[in-house]
Amino acid sequence: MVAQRRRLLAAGLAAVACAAFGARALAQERVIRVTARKFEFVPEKIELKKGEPVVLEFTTADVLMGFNTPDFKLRADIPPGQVVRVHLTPDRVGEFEFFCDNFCGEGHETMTGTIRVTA
Ligand SMILES: [Cu+2]
Repeated sequence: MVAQRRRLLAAGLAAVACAAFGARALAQERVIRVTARKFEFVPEKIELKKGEPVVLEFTTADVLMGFNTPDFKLRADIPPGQVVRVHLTPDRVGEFEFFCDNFCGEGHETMTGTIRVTA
């Protein structure tokens, strides 16, 4: 009887977990593809809405790049041959800088962009 109750409880918890994950997967995240290459991000201006969840999908056209946006405390390595996904739901309106933080050659310092968040 106790064992049966435990099994039911475990099944119930599993169902709740599945529902939670399912809901998360179904949440509509707008996908924004960004290509990093010597020495720019394309696009270099990313337009977002406050509270709208997005996925930034990064690829590099040549060498290892980085993505760093200190205002949102997000960073990622962008290795050649991979798609790197960064989830972001901006909680503020404004203009925020992002930049490459893996040295990729002469011109690396100019590899910046702007995330513009509107209400
Ligand atoms: Cu760089």
